[in-house]
Amino acid sequence: MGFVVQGISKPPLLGKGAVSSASGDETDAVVILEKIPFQEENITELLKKHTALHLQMSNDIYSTYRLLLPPELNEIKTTVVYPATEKHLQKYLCRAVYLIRETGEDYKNVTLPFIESQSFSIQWVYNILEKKAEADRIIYENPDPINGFVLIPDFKWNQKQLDDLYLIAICHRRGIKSLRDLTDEHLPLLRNISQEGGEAIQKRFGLMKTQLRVYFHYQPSYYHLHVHFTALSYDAPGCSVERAHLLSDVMYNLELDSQYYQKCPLAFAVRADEPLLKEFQEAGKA
Ligand code: DD3
Repeated sequence: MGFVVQGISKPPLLGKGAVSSASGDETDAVVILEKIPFQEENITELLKKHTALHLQMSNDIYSTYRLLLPPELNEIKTTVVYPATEKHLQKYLCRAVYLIRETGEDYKNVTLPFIESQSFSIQWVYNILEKKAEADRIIYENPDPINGFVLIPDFKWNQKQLDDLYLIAICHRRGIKSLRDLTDEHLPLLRNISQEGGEAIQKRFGLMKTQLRVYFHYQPSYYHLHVHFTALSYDAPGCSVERAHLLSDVMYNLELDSQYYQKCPLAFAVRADEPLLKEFQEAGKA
């Protein structure tokens, strides 16, 4: 959780450990407060040493409480950015998100022209496909230019533990922007990603296909078709219902109807500061 503290002339935290800054004038700060994870060895202490316990509700075998802890067990991790730059402020000010329901027509009239007007660079994707970057990190490759792909750890994952396993399969074929472009013509590619990607992860990391969440994002963060592989036990960012589309469901829908993803409405969330929201508002669709 982040807060913006605006127009202050002193660091936002006073007392011991207060951060000092070079600039003297009134500036803004960002203060990020996070509850730190429980440590298992502290749990019994926590339940014994509470300063107050208020029953909130009780129903059958279930009850909820407000458990108040002594200060030493109630630590809050606090990160301060002071003085904060405009970029820091934007990131923490625009927290409002809105859900857009994009029909097939909306995609053609609003989203596609917007995507085409932007010059999102996906050079990093081409660098991976052409072995100009991260070549030593590739886990598996099917080199077929139409139905092949590269499987590589997403850089959000440090590969040190399987708990937050995160890989991406990037297809070799260029010009497939997202889920919206898929037809039954792409089924052989999707089947390869599903089968060979799953096998490669089992072989290298020991996780079975049934322990993986394999999905597309819509909207994706880059418009070159790719598939996310994350550990099922990991609540990965972007795996929520308004963004993730399981590869197995996508393949089935394409088998039912080749034009499924050109027709179906797709919902996605946009932050208040995202230009795509403005496009939808101007088209009277949000
Ligand atoms: C990206 C989505 C993209 C900023 C940030 C992330 N995995 C990547 C470059 C190389 C990579 C990724 C774009 C960009 Cl923080 C702008 O992600 C990447 N390499 N997700 C890997 N392996």
